[in-house]
Amino acid sequence: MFVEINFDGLIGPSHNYAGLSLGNVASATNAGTESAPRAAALQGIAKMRHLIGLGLHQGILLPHDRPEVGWLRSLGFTGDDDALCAAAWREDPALLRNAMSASAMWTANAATVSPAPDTADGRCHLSAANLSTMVHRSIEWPETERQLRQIFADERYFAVHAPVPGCFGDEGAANFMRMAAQHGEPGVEIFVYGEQRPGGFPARQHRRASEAVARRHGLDPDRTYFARQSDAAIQAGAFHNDVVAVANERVLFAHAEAFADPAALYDFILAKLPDASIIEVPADRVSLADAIGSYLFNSQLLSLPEGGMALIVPAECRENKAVSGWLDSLPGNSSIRQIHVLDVRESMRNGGGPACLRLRIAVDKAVLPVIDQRYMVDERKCDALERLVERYWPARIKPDDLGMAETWAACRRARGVLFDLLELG
Ligand code: SUG
Repeated sequence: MFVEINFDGLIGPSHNYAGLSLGNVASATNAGTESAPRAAALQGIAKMRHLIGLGLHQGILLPHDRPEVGWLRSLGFTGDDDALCAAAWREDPALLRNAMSASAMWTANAATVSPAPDTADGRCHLSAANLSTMVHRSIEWPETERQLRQIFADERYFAVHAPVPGCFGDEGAANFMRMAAQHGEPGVEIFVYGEQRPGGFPARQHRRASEAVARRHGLDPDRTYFARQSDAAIQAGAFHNDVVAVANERVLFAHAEAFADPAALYDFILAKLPDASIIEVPADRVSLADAIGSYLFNSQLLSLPEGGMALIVPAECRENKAVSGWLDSLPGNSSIRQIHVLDVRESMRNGGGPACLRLRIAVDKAVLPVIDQRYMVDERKCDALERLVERYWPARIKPDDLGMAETWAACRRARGVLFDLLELG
């Protein structure tokens, strides 16, 4: 019996709006405004708690050490940690802003995951993503890979890979969808890549990176598909496929303008999975702008233990008339039985909805005990995390706070007590 674990990124104490992501409308719109790291992390924990309440398995990935002094040091800044951060802030503040990003919270970008039934050696394969298109994200992978190796250390069941070379941008599971009759059945794996248009927003996923991941994971080429994201979606601000499409087991839920050639993709899916259900939302019901403004497709589509699926949508979906109307018109007999509305506004303001905040791992229930339990979360751990966040996470971060020694100290202290709580040393 297979289950899916959602590993959410615990939102880090340095969460801020530095406007670092070109092509991400929310990041650009909110650049320079004040953030609320404590509220952000509490919203994230409330989402985890909600899923646990639905009877689902929940894990976490942990915030990275910020400011990232090792990276600043490699750029030639010297002295003790505070001295080199101060020098970076003075000489090139953009570098320090990048070194302060809490972007590791969006764990859909941490890795691509092929569950055991899809791979040649019958192990679950994970490839850490290089995130090489954006500076602040390109510094995440060493710590991400370290955490993944710790969590999935048992090589009888898991194979953790280093990222593919950074010359080919890879953004992990945000540009990847797996469909199967059930999590434990052999599935089809769909990689979505972008093509760069001169002067346009960056296409962050390179086809060659996806092909490399598929090869390394030992996927059956006959059940693997590389779909091009539509240029219209990228230029409208869908910097990752998971902003315009989401899949779970036999259901694909996508905007009509998500893919360059949707018909070819749907034909492939239906040829391999005749029972697949494709819920395509037409542009005249929900425009790309409404989809991207509300993050309808950045919902978590989850199989419930009692059968049927739930769609976990961000609160913004209920504030958009077209999107809310579409949700209300979903027929009662559709695969999506329940809609849950959650508030992750602090993350949303940086372009990260419910689906961005989690990495999905489907595993056999029997394999659950070999996963490092320090990274698994239940109600009690949610209580403890909440108490810690309330005490140690900064209430607010203004743009200039990023250059202050007090902010750096607060971030280090918060992460330190978190690692103590989880007994991670
Ligand atoms: O990579 N935002 C993230 C949002 C990632 C969302 N993830 C998925 N769609 N899976 C990004 O653009 C903003 C940081 C800033 O502007 O300070 C940021 O990195």
